[in-house]
Amino acid sequence: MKKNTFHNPIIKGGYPDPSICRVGDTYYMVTSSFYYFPGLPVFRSKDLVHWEQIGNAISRPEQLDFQDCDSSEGLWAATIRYHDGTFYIADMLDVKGRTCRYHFIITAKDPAGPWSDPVFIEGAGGIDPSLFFDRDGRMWYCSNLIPDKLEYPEHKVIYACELDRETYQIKGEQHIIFDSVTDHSFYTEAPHIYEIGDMYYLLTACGGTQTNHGVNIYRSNNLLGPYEPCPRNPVITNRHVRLNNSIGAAVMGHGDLVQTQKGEWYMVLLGIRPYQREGKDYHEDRPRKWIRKPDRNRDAQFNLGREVFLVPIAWDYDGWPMADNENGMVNLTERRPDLPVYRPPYQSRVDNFETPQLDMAWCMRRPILPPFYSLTKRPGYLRLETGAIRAEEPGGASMLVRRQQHNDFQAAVAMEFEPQKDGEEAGLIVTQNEQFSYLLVKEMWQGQVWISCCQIAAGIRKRIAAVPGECGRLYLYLEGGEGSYSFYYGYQERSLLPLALDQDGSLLSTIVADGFLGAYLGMYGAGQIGTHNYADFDWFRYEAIEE
Ligand code: 6LW
Repeated sequence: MKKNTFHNPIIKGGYPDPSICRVGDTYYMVTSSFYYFPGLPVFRSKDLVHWEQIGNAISRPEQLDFQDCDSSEGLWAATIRYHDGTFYIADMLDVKGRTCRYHFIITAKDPAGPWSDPVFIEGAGGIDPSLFFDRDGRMWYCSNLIPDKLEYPEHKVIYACELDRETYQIKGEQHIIFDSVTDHSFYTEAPHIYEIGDMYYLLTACGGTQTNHGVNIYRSNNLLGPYEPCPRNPVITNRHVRLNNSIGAAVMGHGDLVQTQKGEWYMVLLGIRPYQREGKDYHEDRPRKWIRKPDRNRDAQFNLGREVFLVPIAWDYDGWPMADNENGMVNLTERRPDLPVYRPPYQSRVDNFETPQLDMAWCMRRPILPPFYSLTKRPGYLRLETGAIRAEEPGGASMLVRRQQHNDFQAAVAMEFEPQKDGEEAGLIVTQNEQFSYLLVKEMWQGQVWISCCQIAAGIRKRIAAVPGECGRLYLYLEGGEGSYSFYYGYQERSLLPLALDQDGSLLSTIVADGFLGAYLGMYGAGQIGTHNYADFDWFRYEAIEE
């Protein structure tokens, strides 16, 4: 029997800034990916609750130049829209310490791909761009800017401009359609315009994406404003409860609205599932670039990044939206849309590396050429060349990682790797970026082979535990618990020998690592310049541990 509720998040792990569109009875969503490649994962659903990834909109290294991207730069908050037989994604690539932003549009006939090469939009600025097609088929581009004259530090304006339908270049004026001094909102970002009934609605994120995030709404008779704020803004947020609350879900912002084919309204938005733990400040002796550490949240961390939540929306008598539930917040259990249940194809917990193409969930840090992995050199195995770049070094280490999607999980890998020279290592990695990781590797160190667990905190590597290693196939296990990671190894599949237990998990919390990412985990290998070695992985397993 069909239940009338579902569980949030609908997409688990670091997939923030969701944008959604509907075509007939099918829903498509895109989320941010920062410097991880392939980028802009695209998902499909028929019931808004069960989603399957069908592609990555940025999947060819030539599509974009990621070389100047730091880890939380790269691809932020895209918008996906469908118009007249074509899918459009508008986004920008953020590089060079957030000082350069390249706005672009990509298109596809099939959202699974291939997506076109980007068309860069001359003169477009700001972040979180969006598209709107009006009734006359005109195409509007909308984004937010920091105004020349700041009335207060978090002051922002939203602009809209028409784009040429052929060239996607700005046609005519850039209109400031909303200025956040109107309601003194903070960090008014992520604009989405909708025409609903005889009004235009402007949905924005507010408060900044960390702890004070929310969704504001405004409306106008004219596309170009002036927009009147909803008196209940923010209409959706969980920001008034501490991060670590009994609802189990916090923050909530950066929304996009969709109406089902049956007429119901839903909003997708980002939210977090924190756990209680005081995070260590690993940056103590280093200046932090982006400081966000509100006291009320000191004891809460989140390693899963910002995840995708879904909430039913009702429109009140005054024509403003609200969460259609009892407490007006976004909860772990919400009312299911009245749509036939959709079961995406079964996703195995194990990747046996038996297909000629890598599963689309695997990512690397920025596109790396030439390829450092192969699924064909030894059929049935993933072969990873041990490149010269180590996990804490910039420039793209040999690794294939996927998002950590549960606080409690177990990951395991079967690896064949014989290090030949000092500095060669391969195994499992759980990481945010070059600055924050744990490694469980087989390595050569001082002429001997070891199984080692290393911590990388604020870029500094420490060997936490090491035991002499043996030749032959090795099994490596990583167990995640709320706020901790435990590392085991074994020479037989079912024997788990403890190496380093209950290591500080807050190391890989978004708050401690201080960026926009959640944790990623997978396979990794490194060597020395001039040495050529490789590790073969027979399988990788990831599974949630149920309570
Ligand atoms: C996103 C923006 C934001 O583009 O975080 O603080 C950015 N706000 O809306 C990255 O997810």
